[in-house]
Amino acid sequence: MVSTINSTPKKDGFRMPGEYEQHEGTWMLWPTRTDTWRAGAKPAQKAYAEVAKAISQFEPVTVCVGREQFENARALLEDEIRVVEISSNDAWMRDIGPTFIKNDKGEVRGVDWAFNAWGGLDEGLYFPWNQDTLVKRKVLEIEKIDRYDASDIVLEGGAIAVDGEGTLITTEECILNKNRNPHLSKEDIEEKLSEYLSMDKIVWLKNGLLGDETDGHVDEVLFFVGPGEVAISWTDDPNHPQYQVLQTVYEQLINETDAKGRKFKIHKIHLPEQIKLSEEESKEIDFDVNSYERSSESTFIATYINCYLCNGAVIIPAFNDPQDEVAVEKFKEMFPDRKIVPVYTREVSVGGGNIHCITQQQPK
Ligand code: KQY
Repeated sequence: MVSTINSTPKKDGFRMPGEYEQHEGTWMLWPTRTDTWRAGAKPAQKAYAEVAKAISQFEPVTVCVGREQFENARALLEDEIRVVEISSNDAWMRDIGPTFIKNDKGEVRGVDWAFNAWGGLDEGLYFPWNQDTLVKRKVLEIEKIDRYDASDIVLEGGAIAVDGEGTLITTEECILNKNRNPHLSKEDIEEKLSEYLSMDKIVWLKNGLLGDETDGHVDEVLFFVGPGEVAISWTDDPNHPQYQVLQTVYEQLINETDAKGRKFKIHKIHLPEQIKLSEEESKEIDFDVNSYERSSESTFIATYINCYLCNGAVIIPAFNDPQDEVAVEKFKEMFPDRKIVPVYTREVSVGGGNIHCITQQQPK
C-alpha cells in the first residue's frame, strides 16, 4: 500500500539526487493539446517518440497517456517503451510529475507539489489543470512509492536545479511570482525547499530567460554537469535579447559558492537561432480563450541547456542549426564518459520547453 508520510524528507533522511546519479528509469507524458501543439499534435508526438526512443537505449522509459490516445501512442512508441494509461491535461512530466527523493539505504519516495499550470488564473497557460494535479499520485501508486504531500507550495520541477549535495538553484521570477506562492515569503519558500528536498543552500537568480512562458524556469538557463559544475545558456552578442539576463546570471554565479563552499566551474553553451512559427503553422493551432497564444509573432526559446542526463548518456536538443555541432562537441568535452545523443526537437520548443521539461527521472 502507498502511504502519505506525515513528516518531511529532510527529517527522514531523504534527499533529491542530482540528475547525473543513476536512474531506475524515465517518466514522460504524451502530447495531445491542440491549443498548444500544431497539426493535431502529430509533429509533437513524433518528437516525443524520438526523445523516448533515444532515452530507452540507456534506461527504461514509461510514457503516460490518456485512454483516447493509448493505441496511437502505443503504435508510435518503440516496443521497449512501457505505455500506461494516466490522464493529464498537458505533457510536461518535469513539472507535472513527482520529484523523487532517496535515502542512503536506496529507498525512494516522492514529493507531490501543488501545480497550477504555470500561474493559475493569473497568466497561467490554460484552464483547467485538474487532471495534471493527480499525475504525481498516480505515478507513485504505479511504482508503490510513498509520498510526501507538499501541496502547501506551488512548484514545478523545471523551476529548480539541484546538485544532490545540498545546493538548489532557482529564480525569483518564477518561485516568488505572485501567480505561484503569494501566501509564502522568500524565507518560507527556502524553508520548504530545504525540508522537502534536503537542501542546505538555495541560490536565487533574479530572472530566467526573457519571454519564457513559465515565468523564468531555471532549466532553460542552466543545469548541473556535476557537483560544483554548471553549464549555462550563452550569447556573446550584446544585441541578443537574452544577452543581459545571461550576463547577470554569469556575474552572480562566478561570485557564488555551493552548499559545500565550492566555487562553480561554469561552461557557456551558445544559443542557436531562436524559433518562430510560420503564419501557416500558427494557424494549425486551435484557438482557446483559456490558453496561451502561440502566434507567428512570438519567439520560442531554443537552448541546448534544456537537455536530459540519463544513465550513460546526455540527450540534447537539436534544431538543424549550425550551433548544433558546436554544442555536441562542448557536451562531449563536459561529459567524456557519456554518449551525447542529439534529437531534433523544434516541435517541443514551440510548446514552451524541451527535452528536460518533458522528462522526469526516477532514481535507482
Ligand atoms: O520545465 C519546463 N521548462 C516546462 C515548460 C512548460 C511549458 C508549458 N507550455
